[in-house]
Amino acid sequence: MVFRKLPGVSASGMGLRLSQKFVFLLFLSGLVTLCFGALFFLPDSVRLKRIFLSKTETPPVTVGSGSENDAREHLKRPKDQEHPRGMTSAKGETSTKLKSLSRKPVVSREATEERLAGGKALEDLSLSRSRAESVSERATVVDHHGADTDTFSYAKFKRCLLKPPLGRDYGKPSDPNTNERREKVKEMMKFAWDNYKLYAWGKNELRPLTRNGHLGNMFGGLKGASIIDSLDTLYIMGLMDEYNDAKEWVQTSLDLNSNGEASLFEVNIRYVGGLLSAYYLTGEEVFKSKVLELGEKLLPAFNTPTGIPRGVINLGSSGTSWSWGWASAGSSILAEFGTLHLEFVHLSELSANPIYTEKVMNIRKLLNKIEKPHGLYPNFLSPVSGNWVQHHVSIGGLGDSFYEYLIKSFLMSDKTDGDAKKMYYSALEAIEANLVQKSPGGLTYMAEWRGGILDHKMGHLACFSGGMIGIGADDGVPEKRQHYLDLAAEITHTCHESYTRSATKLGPEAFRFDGGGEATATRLSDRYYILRPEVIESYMYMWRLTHDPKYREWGWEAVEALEQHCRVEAGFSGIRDVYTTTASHDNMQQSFFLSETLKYLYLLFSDDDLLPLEDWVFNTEAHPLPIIRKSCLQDEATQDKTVAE
Ligand code: DMJ
Repeated sequence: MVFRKLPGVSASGMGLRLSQKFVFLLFLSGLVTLCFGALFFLPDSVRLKRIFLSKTETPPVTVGSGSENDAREHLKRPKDQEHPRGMTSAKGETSTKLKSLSRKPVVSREATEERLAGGKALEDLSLSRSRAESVSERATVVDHHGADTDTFSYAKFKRCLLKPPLGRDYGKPSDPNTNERREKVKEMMKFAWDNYKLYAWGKNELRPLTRNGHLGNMFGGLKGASIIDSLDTLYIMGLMDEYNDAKEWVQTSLDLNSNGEASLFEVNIRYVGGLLSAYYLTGEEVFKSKVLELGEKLLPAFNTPTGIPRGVINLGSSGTSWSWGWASAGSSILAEFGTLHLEFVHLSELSANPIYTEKVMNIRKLLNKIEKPHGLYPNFLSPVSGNWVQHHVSIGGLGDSFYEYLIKSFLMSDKTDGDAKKMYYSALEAIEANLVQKSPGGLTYMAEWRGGILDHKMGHLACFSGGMIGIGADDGVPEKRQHYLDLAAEITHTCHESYTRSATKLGPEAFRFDGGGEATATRLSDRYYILRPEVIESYMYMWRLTHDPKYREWGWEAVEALEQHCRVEAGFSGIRDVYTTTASHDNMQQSFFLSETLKYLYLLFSDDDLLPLEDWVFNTEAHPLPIIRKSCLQDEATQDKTVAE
């Protein structure tokens, strides 16, 4: 119609002249080209590109937007203030109302035993590895996340471990008393899990008093945090029916297409960390494909002028990110952007996409370069200017796991990451010079630093530092090794004191060394305990490093206290006041109780060959990640090549 009306153009054939047809065809082909091109600008274009681009090309990163001034208020509560006010309930023994939750295991017992036998099947496989297998290991298949599946060989990875992950006998201790304690911890895990499954399946946490689930707003609409956080704990404990239920949920119900605002840090340490360790322990592809899909969604958080990510990210296609409303002047938090390294390096390993490592190395570079007051790292940094925003330094909340990830990055790199090592030991030196204090009563503690003024308070969170300083002791300069081990032991002792000085024998959220008392909370608001792991974490490391039986005794005291004060009829709950034995429960079974507190207790009562420290580092949520032995992996690759030729 339009053509007919064009002046000076006569109709022919189907009403169009040849020149008109030509113009029409030209228009059509232009339209097709435009539509094709537009596909590349769709938010999910990475996948489409993979359909059209060669498999060897590195998939581009989905780019999100983010303005510098849009810090959000609606996610403004720090995670530690998240737990709701709950109801008081009498503690109880295992609920008789728990239905039989057994289900046919998806993985057969035999297969499980082979896995639990410390990867024995894979070791045998390595001996009898045939030429055909080697070739098939290299067969290139591009999965839907753009990772060449031949870029990471699980069998090769297993061969590069020094020891079987689950030990000779799953870490079973020979001493019957210790074994009984270990069995008790396993029972606690089963109890916590069964109740979560019964009342909160698919939700993020269990509310054990009201017997329902809690979703919260930390994970941007992602669900099942307790399931992801439990996978590896269930697996190492040999709770295989429960593990299989968890795995099945990941396969059928873990929906990563959420559009909500999430804490980058929390999603990373719990979901990315949990899925990575589940993959490395079991070799199940589902964990790998899920974690790579999730990893891609986190990348837009780094689109800031400095590459320092903001705290909150939209997991949907926009990838927009914000700083926490409570963080000074739109700043990012040291413990958040500084606690990505281990997981992101492993994302690069599994995907053969260097982008993840590049993102965290960029953070490292900036932190290394920037001037540090007295050698210390303040907790708030502007993602726009790359400058510190406030001079508050803490080894507890807001700072903690940044230091942990420095030493663990060094260890996880098979001790090749020299920058991480240097940064860790100079930070530790600055911490010792400025923050480490001795109380009049002889207790060593970590104070907080506010622009040069000391706040003589130590948070429960800071109690992880006993373990951290312990695992780093051996790589310090020779003349300081014993000193570091002693310092680690002293801090762990102080944290134990914070437990023994309470009526419940559980430690408060923060304790002080001024106002007369020592290692006790003086403020009402610091008296709560939310099933945190840090003190027990340090017991576990100190046990492995020294084999001093007191650490197992201290761990057992914690088990008894948890049983007495936190166990309720339908799970475990935090308590509001560790200084009174009249229970006031907060009605929340945190997912880190399953991933960390119970795992560290189980390891404490196990032999050292269960997840040996020669092969594994634990992320800050206690998810074990393997040490990357580049040279071994390369040798293996060369050997495979020779076999194939
Ligand atoms: C955990 O989620 C992690 O250990 C994190 O690093 C700090 N806080 C909790 C447990 O207390």
